[in-house]
Amino acid sequence: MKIAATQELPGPAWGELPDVALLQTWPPTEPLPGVEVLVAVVARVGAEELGLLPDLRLVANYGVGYDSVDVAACRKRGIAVTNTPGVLDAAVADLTLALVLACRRQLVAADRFVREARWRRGWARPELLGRDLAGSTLGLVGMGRIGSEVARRAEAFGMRVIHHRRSGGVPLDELLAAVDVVSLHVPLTAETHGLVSRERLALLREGATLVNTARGAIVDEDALVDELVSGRISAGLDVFADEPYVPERLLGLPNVVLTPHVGSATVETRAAMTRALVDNVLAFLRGEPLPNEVSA
Ligand code: 8YV
Repeated sequence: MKIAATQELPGPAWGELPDVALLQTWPPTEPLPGVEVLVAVVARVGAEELGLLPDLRLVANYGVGYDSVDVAACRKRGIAVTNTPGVLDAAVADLTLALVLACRRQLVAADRFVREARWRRGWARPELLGRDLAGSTLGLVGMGRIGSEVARRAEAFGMRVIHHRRSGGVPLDELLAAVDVVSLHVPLTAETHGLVSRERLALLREGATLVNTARGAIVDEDALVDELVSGRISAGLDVFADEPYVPERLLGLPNVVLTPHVGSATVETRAAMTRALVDNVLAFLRGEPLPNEVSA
């Protein structure tokens, strides 16, 4: 059975896969007959790509979010899809809190202030004044594994946590109007695409902060950029609608903290994700049930 990967993965589990062909380009420049397992790392796998892999039977996605894989198209061709849930919740929650703190305490601006030798008096100037986390309200959109981990951390900082989810909680519009910080923790699906629309962004209070460690396209990105350029709100963004493209207008703004999709990027978590992916591939090779098969 032939395994191909868009990239080598970190961690010891990777060595347990037999004979992996590393693809030089994605999508491949010509059809790859004989490839039955594809290890997909930040790779779009749609009907067109599937056409280049006529013998494919498994797409093993490196990550919990599998919006880049057309699961319905895979299913039509009898191709299974797996992901890596449960092992990156803490890492993503940590980054979320890092972005909350960075935005609310002006961490990046303060760092720049020191590096640019602008610290001339005993203590920082008014523009570096932040806002307390303690006593402020955090609204979580999505309360699954990652959202729950964020809630635990935020409560430890003294934040009041409210949440919205498909099956209940506070209605989304009400939540947006009530929070100091809103953080997104839903998968990107047809239902959540553009969920935080221009109209909904306008519900955020002056001085509120939006944090996104989920997927860029959950928010109307143009509308978000407009809000940020106006200076009405701030944001901590780890994800963007069309990565690695980051809207130019964000780059010079003091009220935005930007990171390059590093929510799961720790040594331990990436190794655990590799372990989970390899376990799925090995189960497939043995003809056993797949531990993390996803459905459309
Ligand atoms: C990246 C993620 O996809 O798991 C997810 O859904 O967004 C991240 O973990 C992963 O890091 C791909 O390299």
